[in-house]
Amino acid sequence: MNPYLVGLVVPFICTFMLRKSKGPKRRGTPVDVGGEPGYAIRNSRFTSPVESAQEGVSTLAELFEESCKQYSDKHLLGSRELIARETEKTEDGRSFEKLHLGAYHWVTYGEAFETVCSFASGLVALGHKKGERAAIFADTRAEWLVSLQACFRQNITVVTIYASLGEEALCHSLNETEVTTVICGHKELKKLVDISGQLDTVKRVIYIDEEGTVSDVSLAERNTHWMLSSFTEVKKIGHVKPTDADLPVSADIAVIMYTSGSTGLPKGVMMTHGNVLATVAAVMTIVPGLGSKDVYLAYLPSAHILELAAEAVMVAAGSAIGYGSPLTLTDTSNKIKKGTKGDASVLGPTLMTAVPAILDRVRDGVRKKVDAKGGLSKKLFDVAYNRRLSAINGSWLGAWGPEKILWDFLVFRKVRAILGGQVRFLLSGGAPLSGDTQRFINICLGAPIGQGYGLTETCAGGTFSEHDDTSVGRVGAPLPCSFVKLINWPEGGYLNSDSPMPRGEIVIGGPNVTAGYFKKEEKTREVYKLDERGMRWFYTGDIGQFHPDGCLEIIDRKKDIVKLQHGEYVSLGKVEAALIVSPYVDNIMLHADPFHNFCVALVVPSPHALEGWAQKQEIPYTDFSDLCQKGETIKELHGSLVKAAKVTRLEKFEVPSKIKLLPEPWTPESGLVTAALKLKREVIRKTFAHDLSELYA
Ligand SMILES: *[C@@H]1O[C@H](CO)[C@@H](O)[C@H](O)[C@H]1NC(C)=O
Ligand SMILES: *[C@@H]1O[C@H](CO)[C@@H](O)[C@H](O)[C@H]1NC(C)=O
Ligand SMILES: *[C@@H]1O[C@H](CO)[C@@H](O)[C@H](O)[C@H]1NC(C)=O
Ligand SMILES: CC(=O)N[C@H]1CO[C@H](CO)[C@@H](O)[C@@H]1O
Repeated sequence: MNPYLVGLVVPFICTFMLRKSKGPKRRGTPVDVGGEPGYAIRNSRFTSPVESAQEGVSTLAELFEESCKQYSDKHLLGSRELIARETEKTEDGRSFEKLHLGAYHWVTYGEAFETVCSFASGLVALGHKKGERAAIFADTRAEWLVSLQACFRQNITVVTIYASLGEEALCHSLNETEVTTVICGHKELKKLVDISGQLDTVKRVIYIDEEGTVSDVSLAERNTHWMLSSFTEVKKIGHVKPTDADLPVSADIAVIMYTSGSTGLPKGVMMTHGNVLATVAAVMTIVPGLGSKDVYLAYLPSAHILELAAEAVMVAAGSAIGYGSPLTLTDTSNKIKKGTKGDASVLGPTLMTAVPAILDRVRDGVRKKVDAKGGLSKKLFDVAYNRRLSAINGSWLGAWGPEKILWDFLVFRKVRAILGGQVRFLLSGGAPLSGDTQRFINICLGAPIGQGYGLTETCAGGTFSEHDDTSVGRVGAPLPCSFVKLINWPEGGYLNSDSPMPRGEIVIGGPNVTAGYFKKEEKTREVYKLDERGMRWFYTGDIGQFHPDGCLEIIDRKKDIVKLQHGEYVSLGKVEAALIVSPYVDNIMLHADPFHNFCVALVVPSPHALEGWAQKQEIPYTDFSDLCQKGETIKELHGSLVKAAKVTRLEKFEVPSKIKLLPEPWTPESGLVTAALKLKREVIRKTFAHDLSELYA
């Protein structure tokens, strides 16, 4: 079939099914609130903040119990059977572990509730006392949710720790919260043994039993004084010795969540049951038609508020949760044995959460495949893509109705199959999603992406783009549990009176705003404020603007704006984004301070581009590090920065006067950038303090 012919004929049919396009829908409405004056917006559909997902439910423990009663024979927890663990060798002799995984095995709500009760009783039987805290330190899996709910039933505050956190941060979080019981996976058990000498308060460790645990457990037995029990043992002990529940109330702290900040040691954010419930209730209003038919694929770290809240939402709705991992997600994922199926294909989820990095990978994968095929199938893809794009743009020439079904069948069905073919809603958060990826995924999956903006400190509450909002680059209107306010920041040049849109620092208020940082009252007072009407507000330090329909766009970050000696303000992020366009630059950090009237920059050059230039110019050098030191190299690179600055019309004082070239790339492993590749300014500044002072000399 000629794709062009289809493209020409079908629109005529579709013209008859035209939907009249309405003006932009109002999603956020200005509202009068207390606290510092500013421009405040609430969700248009709700006049007062929502607080709970179900009537009469005020804690996560009650929510779980209610759901387990209501959906008792529905599936709740699904885990894949491990058929075999194999090692594959690549051509250059490196070996990789590959997993052969089978079908999902399910546990119903009713069964899960019994397990939770047994485990909770087991904790008490092992000697965990009232008022002591427990930590969960494991990958995302069914046992995580069971442990969490078991702790809640005994009013035990759970400390969550990123499984990828470094040793120092791990020690710090366990020390600071005086954790006595740690529940961990077997990989994590090894890490704990390594630092056991520094953990004074830990008394018992419960490891999730799986294949390969034996050697790690005997290692722990030899090297520590901990009481070691397996997850199964604790369940058994509790089953024969049941204890009454000791349920918390709404204002009790449910979770202390340690987040890896870009500076210093991680801070523990204290979340009450009420906080998390408010977010859960709000997100439930945003996913259309959520219910017990839905299947959710859980694979992001449970220690991340986005995942924790999403799983709580699924429990509230009676949906099934199937567990997977980022390395086994699709048929072509790294750890999946060739010829076997990834988590998404086997599960066929209807709902997923994702972070932008994963969606970018899906997009690149699809693009590569389409380009590699070339010929007619690439043409077909392009035609289909553009027709869907104009439909989304609201043009009557777009692919609506029957034409949409046709393109779905011819082209997008295959793309959809990557994530199992059933996904109807994707929730993205954690970092801003690029407009390009958002459009691509939107079109290829035919499923809306809800993009959220929120922080651990606001319990992931903040804003959320609604499913029928097809714009990109914005983060939506406030969640029904939040008020979002922009306050003037005259020093940075962002005001409510700005035209065409009000701008300012983003401040989030509502029942979702957390209780503060654990044992850091000063820091808490700095960024959390209670207003005269009793509402808590969190000062995000992000700069935003409100579109006329009440949707928020993030435009800058306050902390990254520095005042120079003569009073000019430099927005580090903005300037870096402008300069990184230079083909020579792989990474760049601008530095400015109030003691000088000019900026300097640390630049990681692109070896490929720079060596290419050096060869053309016939510049002799021994290695890349040597090339980076040469005067002419620095001059060439600086010239390219000035050029890039001209294109985006940077001010003269914003362009670095001097630069230092650093030959080593900045990676998450080196600790200089976060896992999301954001600069850790303080760490970089400390690491290269000597180079910076030389630049100012
Ligand atoms: C729950 O535990 C906390 C901390 O130990 C305690 O302050 C609170 O009173 C407990 N709540 C109930 C309802 O017993
Ligand atoms: C944790 O506490 C122990 C003993 O109080 C101490 O030796 C250790 O250095 C502490 N570790 C951290 C990271 O604070
Ligand atoms: C859709 O709209 C965007 C912005 O409004 C525009 O840049 C793009 O070219 C449009 N695409 C099509 C296919 O009409
Ligand atoms: C737990 C918590 O912070 N609750 C507060 C939520 O917000 C309302 C006002 O909207 C307060 O009254 C609660 O105390």
